Amino acid sequence: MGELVVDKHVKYILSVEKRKDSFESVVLEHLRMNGAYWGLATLDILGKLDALDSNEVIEWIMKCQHESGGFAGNIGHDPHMLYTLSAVQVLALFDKLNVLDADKVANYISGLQNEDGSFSGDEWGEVDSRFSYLAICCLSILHRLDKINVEKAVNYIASCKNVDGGFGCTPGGESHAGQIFCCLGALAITGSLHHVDKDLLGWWLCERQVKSGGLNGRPEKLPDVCYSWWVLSSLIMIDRVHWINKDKLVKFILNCQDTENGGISDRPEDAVDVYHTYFGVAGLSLLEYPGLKAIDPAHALPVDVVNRIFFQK
Ligand code: GRG
Ligand code: ZN
Repeated sequence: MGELVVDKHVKYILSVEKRKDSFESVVLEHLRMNGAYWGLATLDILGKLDALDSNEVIEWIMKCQHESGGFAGNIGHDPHMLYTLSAVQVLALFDKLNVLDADKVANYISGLQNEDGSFSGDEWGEVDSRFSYLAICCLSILHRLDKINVEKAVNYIASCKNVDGGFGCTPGGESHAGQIFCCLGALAITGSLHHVDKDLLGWWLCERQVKSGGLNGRPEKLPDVCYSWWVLSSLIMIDRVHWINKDKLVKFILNCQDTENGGISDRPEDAVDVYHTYFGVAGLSLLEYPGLKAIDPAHALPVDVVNRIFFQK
């Protein structure tokens, strides 16, 4: 088995940042804020965040903010809760949360909470437990959880719980590992994990490991490196990570590397992208692979960044 080719991955992330007219960049243009978070968080976990000019990034981020307080995926696009969390996460990575008007951002988020405690992703109103996570994680980083009705938000998430112990996007929705991460993250941040049946959910999650060592997101589906994040962070939040074979998962992730040009793909032999590079590296960090910064499973930020936010106000 090969090792993690750290320098190649750093080079790959930096090259994607520069190739603004590439196919991947055009397709992902509206997602750029999210891409910035994936790329920069990866660099930070690898200990190479200083390879980039932070001033340039921060200037661009602030150009994506709307009057409403929310952030868009790129300059001139519409704001959404997803990009708002990504913008706040990237500023947190650079220790630059002070450039924000935290109340303004918090007002945008609290304005998206509905009567039943759920959240819409933007002004168009789609409701999903993902948006509950985005809202709660973002407000937590900004020390503004008091701006929403946390009790109602938690009760809505609990109503998305299924008989298999997992969580769906809305009440009655099928359990999916991505959705489980969102619901557990929100419950962990608000100190509400007592709503979770840890043994039942732990079983469902550890059954996501397939023969190759990789994890899938639902029964009968193919393994994919991104579930090394969604499933593993969930198992850690409920103290059941020892229920999977960590060594086999490390091997699966390392097998998905492009050892020549850098980057990690969803499964061996597929094309690499920034998204799976992040989830592969973050997954290895959760697996305590040597030389990587530890990452907080609920806030999806390096532990030193989270400590800075909560212990050095
Ligand atoms: C800060 C890490 C972080 C996340 C922000 C947006 C968000 C919060 C979480 C998304 C959670 C989610 C629903 C992830 C799933 C993404 C995914 C790979 C969906 C694919 O679903 P299918 O059905 O694929 O296309 P499968 O693997 O089931 O075949
Ligand atoms: Zn994937």
